[in-house]
Formats: sequence, structure tokens, C-alpha cells
Amino acid sequence: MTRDPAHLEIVTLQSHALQQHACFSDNGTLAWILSALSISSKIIANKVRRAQLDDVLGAAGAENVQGEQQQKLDVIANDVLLRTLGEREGVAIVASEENEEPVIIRNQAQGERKYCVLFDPLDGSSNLDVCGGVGTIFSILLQDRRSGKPEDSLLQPGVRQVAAGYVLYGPSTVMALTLGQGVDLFLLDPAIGAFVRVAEKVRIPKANKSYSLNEGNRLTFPVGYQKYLDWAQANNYSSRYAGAMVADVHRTLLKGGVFMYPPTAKAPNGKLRLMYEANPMAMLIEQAGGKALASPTQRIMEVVPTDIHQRTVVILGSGDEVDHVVKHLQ
Ligand code: P6P
Repeated sequence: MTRDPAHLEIVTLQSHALQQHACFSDNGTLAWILSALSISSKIIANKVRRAQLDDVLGAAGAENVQGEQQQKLDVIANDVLLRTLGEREGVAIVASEENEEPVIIRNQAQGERKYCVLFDPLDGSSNLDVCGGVGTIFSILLQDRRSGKPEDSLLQPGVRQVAAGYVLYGPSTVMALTLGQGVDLFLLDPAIGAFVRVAEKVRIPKANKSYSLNEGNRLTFPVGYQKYLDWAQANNYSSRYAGAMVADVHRTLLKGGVFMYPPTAKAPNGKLRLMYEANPMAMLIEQAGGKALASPTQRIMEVVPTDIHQRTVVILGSGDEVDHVVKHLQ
């Protein structure tokens, strides 16, 4: 009897990264950065699980650069990521949703390959008080040697990402990661403290009658989105919305459908941030065979950024489902 080879090997995130690092010929620099993201996620997962017990739920009493109420765990998660990434030689600059300015960790000596890491440390943190899904989203760019000021290196379009991923802290802790060669999923096994690969080269279903957006904003959506919603509801679509991008995108990646954050009266350019929410999610969805648009005629990853905290419209998911939305917008 021959066993399914997929059940023969046990591949951890670390061994996966080392296997893949050959694609980068960077002496394992990127693999070291991924290990910093891995340890950060394990620490954050523990903090999230124990939040109520350790009395770190609720607001921190300050606003972040976006003018949003910071949760105590936003600050904790941000600090963990800054400290672990700061220790990695290969990291030149980090930028976070929680910090107005990027943190320049080290300048690039001639010839050395350095990376920029952008992240939303705890996306959807307002869900914490009600035990909802929350997540960490990260995007990795190669430092652009030609840019004058180091921080200008960050203002690269999403097509220049070398890696992207998220960690969803839900009933289990799962990381979705792409290094540009497809999307792999890793589950944190708390018994051994390692992320174990549970799915390779994930493909998003081509279609699924499901849409995900905050319908409370419906009356302020541009009319094309309202027409799409009328069409979808007339065609027996279901609606799913967790209010946390990582949870909504993970469901869309696995089950198919479309996730959107359209323009609203409150957020005329969309609410989600291009650099550390939309771009990494767009890379994952496109790598899984889906589509990720900022408008009917522009991919999210083609938007040339002018500010690290700029926002964008997001329409992403199964190719057929994104097409149905676009058809109503044009
Ligand atoms: P709304 C969470 O605050 C977040 O940034 C994303 O995770 C999520 O998709 C979106 O905002 C939810 O926004 O306006 O529907 O509450």
C-alpha cells in the first residue's frame, strides 16, 4: 500500500523558508526575516489567547496615526514585531500601521541586500473584546538602492513585493505565505511550537456565490456597487463579513467569493491601507489565481504609492466573482 506522499513529509515554516531561500540567493537573509515574523506571531498568538486573563483587552487610551482607537494589544503586537525584526541584520526599514514614521534600522552598506518590512500588527483588533478573528499582515520589499532617502524605498508598487502573508489568530493560528511561487498555509502546532505546512500551492475557487463587505455603508457606496448588491441578492448570493480583513480574506481564499471595501462617504478613497493591508493580500490572492483590484481598470499592486499610510479601494477574490462586480461598476 503506498501512502499519500503529502502525508509523508513534515515541513515547518523554517525548513520551507530555507528550501525556498535558494530562489533569493541572499544567504538566507529573507529566511531569517521570516523566522522573526514566525516568532512574533507565536508571541502575539499567546498574548491574544490570554488577553482577558492578563487584563490587556480594551483600548490603550491613545489614537494611532489613522486616528483610530489603539487597543492595548495593538501596542503590544507592534512592539513585539519591532523588536524581533530589529534584531535581523537583513532588515533595513520597518513601517507599521501604528507608527506615523517608518523606523530606519540600518543603512545599506554597499553590495548588501537589505529588505523593508511593512505590517499591520493586529488587524481587526476591535474584534478582540468579542473573541473575533484578528490577524497580522506583512509585506516585504527589497530596499531600493536608487532611492535618495532610505524611507523612499518603501514607496514601491505592490508588484515589487518579494514576499507577503498574514497570520490569522482564530480557533487555530494559521499563516498564509507567498514568496512569489504560490501560496502555502502553515498551522501553528502549540504542542511543538512550530508552524507546520498544511497546504501547498493553494488555489482560490474560480467562483462562489458569496460577497463580503460592510453593507451598513450601502447608501453611500457609488451606485455601481449598489447595482451589484441588487444583482447578487437576486441571484441567491450569501453575505459573510467578519469585520476583520484577515478573517474575511482567509475565508475568501479557501472558499472563494469576493471581498470588498468600496468608497464610502467616510472613506472616499476606501478605508484599507495600500502598503500593509491591500498589497500583501493582493499578492496572496493573485498568487492563488484570483484577482485584486483598486478600480475596474487597475490592479491593487499597480498603484504607485505616494504615502506609506495611503488608503485604497479593495475588490479581491475569485476571478469570476470580481468580474461580476466590475461588470456593474462599468
Ligand atoms: P468597517 C479593521 O478595522 C479594518 O481595518 C479591517 O480589518 C476590516 O476589513 C475593516 O477595517 C472593517 O471596517 O468599516 O467595516 O468596520
